[in-house]
Amino acid sequence: MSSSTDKAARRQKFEGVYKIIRDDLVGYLKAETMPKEALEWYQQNLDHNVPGGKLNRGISVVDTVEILKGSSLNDEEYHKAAVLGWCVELLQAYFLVADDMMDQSITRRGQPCWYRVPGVGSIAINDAFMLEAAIYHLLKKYFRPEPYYVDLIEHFHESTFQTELGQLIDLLTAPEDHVDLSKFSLEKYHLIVIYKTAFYSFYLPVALAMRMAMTDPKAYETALSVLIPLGKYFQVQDDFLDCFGLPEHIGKIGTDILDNKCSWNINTALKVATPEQRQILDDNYGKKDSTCEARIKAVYHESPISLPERFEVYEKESYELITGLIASVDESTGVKKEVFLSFLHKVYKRDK
Ligand code: GPP
Ligand code: MG
Ligand code: MG
Ligand code: MG
Repeated sequence: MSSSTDKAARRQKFEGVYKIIRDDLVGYLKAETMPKEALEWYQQNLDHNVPGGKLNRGISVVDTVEILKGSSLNDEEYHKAAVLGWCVELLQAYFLVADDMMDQSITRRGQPCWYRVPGVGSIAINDAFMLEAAIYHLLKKYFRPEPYYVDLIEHFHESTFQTELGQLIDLLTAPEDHVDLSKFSLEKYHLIVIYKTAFYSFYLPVALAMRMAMTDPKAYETALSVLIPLGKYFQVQDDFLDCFGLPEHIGKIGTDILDNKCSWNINTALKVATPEQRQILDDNYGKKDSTCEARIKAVYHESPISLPERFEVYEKESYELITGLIASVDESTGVKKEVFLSFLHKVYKRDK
């Protein structure tokens, strides 16, 4: 099988488990004698927000369990790994529903953001909570007897809190009513992205898989040392695509310039802008106005800012840094280089 057919087949198999967990969750509401209207609402919440993404985080749990085991998984092992994968996708859905409200985004995965679907509005806040609650319901249903059950719960709780800290500093550095670009820096950026993205998107899927495969405690430190830089690279890509990706391709309309976000783009531009370019950035960044946004984008293309070229260099350097970190991984703890290479290759040079 070619690797792209293989990838599609793995995705399809993983998607098959979604129907099971969705029926588990909706079945729970039914057992609690909730009205039909509530069952239908929850199912729509799940279907709209959980399965339609790239699924890299969820599939990485399955791939990692398989790599650590060193052979293909039996049906029971596959099902457990896939449930954990879907729990990560539920966490992601929970964050995205809430993030889109906070960022006032318009579309996500090529469809309207959930809070913008007619009739949803601020019910989306409760819907986000119900996506999160689903994680712990499923963990209890499928993992309660396992010796590592509490570890799984702790990983979810810790990653959630870390992500919320990251979201807090993301929002605090982007006040709507006060633009002050001198407050931004690549150091602040580093902290924001590690917390808001890297822990839950990269460390969490691998840590969960390691719990299933019973790996040495030292391996978790090793995993962090590779996956945090990988997560940072991933968020830089997200920021770059927010401005330079095509909405029809990335499935969302970028809002970072309008939202006054401390993104990789603006921080990189600020470091090299001429005084004239800096003035344009100061006058137009963070304004809820598409003409101002277009002026910022034009300056991003101008020399010496030239963000597309700078991004290409950053991407190459990140790849070298991360492959270097992977090369020095000590496999004696039971973790394997292949876990990290597999994750890196899912995101390297992504264009959506
Ligand atoms: C990505 O930020 C980070 C998140 C989606 C985490 C949100 C955390 C919460 C606690 C709600 P982003 O706003 O750049 O993502 P996107 O570009 O996908 O909107
Ligand atoms: Mg957002
Ligand atoms: Mg955000
Ligand atoms: Mg973004």
